[in-house]
Amino acid sequence: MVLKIFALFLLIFVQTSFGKYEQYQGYTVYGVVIRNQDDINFIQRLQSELDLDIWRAGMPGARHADIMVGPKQREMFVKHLHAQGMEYYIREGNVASKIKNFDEDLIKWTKSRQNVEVYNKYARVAEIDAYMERLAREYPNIAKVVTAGLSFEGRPVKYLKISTTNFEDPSKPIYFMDATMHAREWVTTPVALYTMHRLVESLRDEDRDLRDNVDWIILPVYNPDGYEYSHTDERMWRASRSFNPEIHEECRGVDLNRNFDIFFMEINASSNPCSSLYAGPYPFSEIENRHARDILHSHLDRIQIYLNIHSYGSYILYGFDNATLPANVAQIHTVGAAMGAHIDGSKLPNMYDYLIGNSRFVLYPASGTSQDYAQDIGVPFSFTLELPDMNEYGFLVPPQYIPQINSETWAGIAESARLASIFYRARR
Ligand code: 0X9
Ligand code: ZN
Repeated sequence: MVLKIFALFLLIFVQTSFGKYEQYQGYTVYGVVIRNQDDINFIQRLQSELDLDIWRAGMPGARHADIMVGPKQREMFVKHLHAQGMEYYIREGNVASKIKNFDEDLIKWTKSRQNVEVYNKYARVAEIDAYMERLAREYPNIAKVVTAGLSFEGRPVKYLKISTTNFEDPSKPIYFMDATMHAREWVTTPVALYTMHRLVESLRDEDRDLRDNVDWIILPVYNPDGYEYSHTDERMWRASRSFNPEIHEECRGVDLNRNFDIFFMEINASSNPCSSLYAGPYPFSEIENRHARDILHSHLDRIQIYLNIHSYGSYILYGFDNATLPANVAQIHTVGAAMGAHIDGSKLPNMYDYLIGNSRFVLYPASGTSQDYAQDIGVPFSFTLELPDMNEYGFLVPPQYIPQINSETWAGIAESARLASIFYRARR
């Protein structure tokens, strides 16, 4: 009997630990050359027809598309590309072994270094929360941790408020940033944590204005359930982890960036609960989005910038997705372009330049995004930031690159905060 139970446990253990990689067996990432708008539209159609996982959309002359294709989709996918006369190549022949190697390298890297700062690695939620608690404890006059509420699975969703005047000075603009709305986009959280580090623990003289004149709200793990799940079970998980058996007996999760109440379900979103682009049953069905909505609305008079951090592709995007532009688009573009230029000025040689512009035209149309929602309710500067993948790693950016991505991105964030402050003063 004991032996039987032991064997059962062993089986479950072997299955889950194998499953982590086995589920990606036969998955390939294709690089596809995008020539024009027709190609973009064609890939969009193919995505919904074959339920493809598009890692990067591509841009004529500037970026190839990266598309993960499963063994069942492959034949049709290639057939369609041939019919369309599109050029493609295999970027990653075996996603399963790529993820396995990434995990193994990560373990080796972690073992070989001690005391890596929380913002220079892929820390788990508990460690991230503990970091924010420590900052608040050690710098009580500047930093406060707030629990927005719980995630679907009951994890506290925490953010840090940074202010030299306890958020009470209405003459200061608020900069609200969030990261890891999409679970697999791990490299985004370090950027949010590094921003805290630079503002609270290691302020440089040249950045004093940013702490004195701006109040900050930094939400480093928007989607803690998805993020933890992407560590433990499914590395390429994107959505939340909500579950409603009345809607679907097995499939979980909603794409949080399709679930806001703006252009809901109009384009590039799915009504299939098993798709990674599932928009959810109705706008704001997801508790994590209701928390972000509450933050936006409770400080709406002062939030000057909202920065929704994703990866990857090196883009700075702004609304709207219905092919209209915000009235202050010239200012928005100015701030976005300055942010991009400052990042480009500090990046490694031979890395892509940032592309800056309206999200629909520069990337692809989407509906129900937080970027459009924030812009629509009146945040003057609402951006999606897509961090770099160092030109080749997709979502699996080796941790060795985190300090570089942190510092170059900080250069852009700092510049955007300065410029937005100028516009904030002009607005009042
Ligand atoms: O598709 C998304 O939600 C974002 N890209 S990602 O690869 N990180 O998933 C882009 C959202 C902003 N784009 C638009 N509003 N169109
Ligand atoms: Zn994303």
